[in-house]
Amino acid sequence: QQRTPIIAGNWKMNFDHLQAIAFVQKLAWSLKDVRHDYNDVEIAVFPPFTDLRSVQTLISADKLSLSLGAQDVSEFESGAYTGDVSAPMLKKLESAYVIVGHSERRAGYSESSELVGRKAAAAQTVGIVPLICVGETAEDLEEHGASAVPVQQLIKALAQLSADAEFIVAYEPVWAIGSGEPATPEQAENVAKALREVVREQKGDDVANATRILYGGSVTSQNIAGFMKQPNVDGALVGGASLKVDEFSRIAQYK
Ligand code: G2H
Repeated sequence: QQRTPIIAGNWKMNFDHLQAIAFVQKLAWSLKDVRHDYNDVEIAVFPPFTDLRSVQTLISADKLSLSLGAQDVSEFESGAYTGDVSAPMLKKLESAYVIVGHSERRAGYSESSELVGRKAAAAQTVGIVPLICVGETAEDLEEHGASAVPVQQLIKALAQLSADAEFIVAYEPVWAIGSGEPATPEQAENVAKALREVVREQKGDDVANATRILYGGSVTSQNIAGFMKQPNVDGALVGGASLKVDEFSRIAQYK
């Protein structure tokens, strides 16, 4: 099974729309030669909502081979939900992807796996591919081992998805996020493998073999190659290192 690797930059709450334009222009320039040799790697950016329109316009005007995604979405289509953004709104901005269930939202906004699943389902309804994040805290790791919590999170989230539409899974151990202490490639592979089995049990062989599973948590140009060599790791969700053009570009050239 051939799965297109994806290197995804999660900007979190960084860059206003003017900074976003400058960044994407520099990134496109830096990736120009990369794209030539590495056109089998998908590169995606996940800016804050306020930047999406500017980045979308730039991507389409300059025909950049960059994919666009948002960092969150409402489970609802429209209505009295102050501060929220719906999946149809993101679709209009040509967002191909949306992150759901990032640990910063699970922890800071008490998002449950069921809610994460409903958000993923809302995205799929309009043809946006949800990138479902799962991961264990340091305490979970100590108490239950690495895969128990992410497996349970994924089971609950996938139960909310009806159709066989595409989704991506990102394994992000909470203890590795922004800590400078990534998981080892072997740890990432073990959990990714367990997560693929969850997909297999719930969605069957074809979906399991086609679903991309990413690793995230302190990914840099120094450690990316080790993760990408793992048979069940199909890409990376990059936070801090995606905010530096040269570093993100080096990560995209991991081979
Ligand atoms: C995890 C990751 C990106 P960082 O949140 O999703 O961030 O690479 O900064 O650890």
